[in-house]
Amino acid sequence: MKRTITWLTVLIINIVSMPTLSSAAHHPRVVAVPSNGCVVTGKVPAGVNPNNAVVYLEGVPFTGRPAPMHKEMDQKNLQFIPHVLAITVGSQVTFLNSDTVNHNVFGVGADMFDLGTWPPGRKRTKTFSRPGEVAILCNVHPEMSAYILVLKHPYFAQPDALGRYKIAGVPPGTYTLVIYQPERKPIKKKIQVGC
Ligand SMILES: [Cu+2]
Repeated sequence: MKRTITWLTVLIINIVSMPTLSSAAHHPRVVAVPSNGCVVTGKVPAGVNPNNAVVYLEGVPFTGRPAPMHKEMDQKNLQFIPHVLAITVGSQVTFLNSDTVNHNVFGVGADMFDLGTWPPGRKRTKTFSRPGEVAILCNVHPEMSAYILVLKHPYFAQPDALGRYKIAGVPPGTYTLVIYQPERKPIKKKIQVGC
C-alpha cells in the first residue's frame, strides 16, 4: 500500500510539474500524438542564435538508417547559406555557386573531403555518410565557413527565426536535449518524454 502511494505521488508530481516547466523559457513541452510517438516542442534560450542552432535528442533508441535528405548550400556574397545545416547520415548536399567568382568547397572534421573549385552557376553534390560535425570551408576565400551536422537519427530540428523548434515521432523515454551551436559548448538538458 505504501509503495502504491509513493508511486502515485511521483506520477502526480510529474503531471503537475510538466505544464509548469513548459511555461518557462527553454523548457521543452511534450504533446501527445497517438501511435506516432510524441512531439517535443520548445524555444531555444535567449543568447542562442536560432539561425545557427540545431536541437537534437541524445539517447533515443534508433536502429536502422534514417531517411536520407537532399539539401542545398549556396555560396552567395562570399558566404555559405545556410551557415549551419543539419542532415541525417546518408544525405546529399548540393553546393551551389551564386556568386560571380570561383568558389571551392572542402570539409574538415567528421568527414574530410575536397570537392574542388568551380565557376559561378555550377554545382557539386556530396553524400555525407559519416556522423558528426563537418566544417565547410573554401580555399579561395579563407573567411568563408559553414557547418554541417550529420546525425545518425531523425530526432532533430533547426529552430525557426523565433527560435521555436519541433521534434516529432519521439518514443517515450528519458533523453538529453542538446542545443548545438558551432564553436560553442552545447547546451544540454535532461527531458522526460511521455505522451
Ligand atoms: Cu569561396
